[in-house]
Amino acid sequence: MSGPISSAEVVAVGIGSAGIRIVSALSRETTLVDRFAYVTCDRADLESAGEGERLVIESPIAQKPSPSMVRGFALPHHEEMKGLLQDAKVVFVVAGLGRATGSGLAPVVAGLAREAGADAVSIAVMPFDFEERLRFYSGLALKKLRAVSNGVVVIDNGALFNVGSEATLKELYEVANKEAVKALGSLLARQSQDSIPVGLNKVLGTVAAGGYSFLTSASSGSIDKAEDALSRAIIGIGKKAQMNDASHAVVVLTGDASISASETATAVRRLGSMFGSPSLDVEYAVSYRSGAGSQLQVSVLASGFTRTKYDSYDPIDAILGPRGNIDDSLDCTLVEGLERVLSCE
Ligand SMILES: Nc1nc2c(ncn2[C@@H]2O[C@H](COP(=O)(O)OP(=O)(O)O)[C@@H](O)[C@H]2O)c(=O)[nH]1
Ligand SMILES: [Mg+2]
Repeated sequence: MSGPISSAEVVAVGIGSAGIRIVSALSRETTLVDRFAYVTCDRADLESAGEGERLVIESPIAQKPSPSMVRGFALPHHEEMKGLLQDAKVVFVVAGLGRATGSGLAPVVAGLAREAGADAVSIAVMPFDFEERLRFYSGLALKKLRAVSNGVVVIDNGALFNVGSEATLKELYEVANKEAVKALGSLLARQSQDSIPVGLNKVLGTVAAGGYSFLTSASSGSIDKAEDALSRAIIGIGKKAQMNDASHAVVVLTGDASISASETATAVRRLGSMFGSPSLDVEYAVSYRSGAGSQLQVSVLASGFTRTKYDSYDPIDAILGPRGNIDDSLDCTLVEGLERVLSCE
């Protein structure tokens, strides 16, 4: 990772349905992101897309493609993808994993960003627990992303499933996206008169510290706001990883001007013990937002998780070990009869 980024071109690329919805919502916030782009195989994903460049990779078959088939369809589009990343110093690649588009293309875009000399931070939305069918590809894609990115931030949809089982999938997505964008927005906030932002270098330093990172958030209006919100933000991490693997964390507190210095200090001091990781390296930022009422919102980006529940999503890997992976490289499947059309360079 390079030194301080001054006039950085920060680009966020949304890939597939989830990635495009999240990046579109992010494009409506004021953040450090300079440019936005959207890549998908499904034109319908672009209907609600925010400002930014768009790239549609048409599927030449009627059948549902696999992630490696999508990589095959995308081969003739690598130059266009590079164009979306032009002059970028930092690229955030956002995708939901488990289906074809995000799983197939997020590692490709992150890899192209690295090749072009940018830092690539991948933000992976992992499937809901009820989406068992999606586990295998999401596990594979997560590993591929880790191999090609400077850092991978995991947002787990499973953490939201207690939202109310009556909710429709669309409602669940809306809640999930709102949470994700709140957390990403506070992490990537611009300097303003009423905030002490985290800064891009701290974010990059945290996600590149090793292992996976988790991005979570919670809010509280109780007397013990900071402690309450913090413990609720990180409790879900324990179900996905070994809490005490945490090595670095960034905490962002958002609320009205009544956030006190002591509240902040308490939160930061308690975080190491909450993770059971006394040497946890914690950075924090505060963002004052009028109209926040008495609610304190806490976003936590914690990194260093080398073992996660996603390791077991790929059963072949679990049996053969990392070297036995059947789909370890960024292979592309070329559909029969299309080889001539999809010429590989
Ligand atoms: N948080 C969130 N997850 C989503 C959204 N849309 C789809 N997902 C999840 O993302 C994963 C991949 O789905 P999708 O984005 O449709 O796949 P793709 O379009 O082929 O990349 C699945 O686990 C979906 O449940 C969304 O808007 N928000
Ligand atoms: Mg989709």
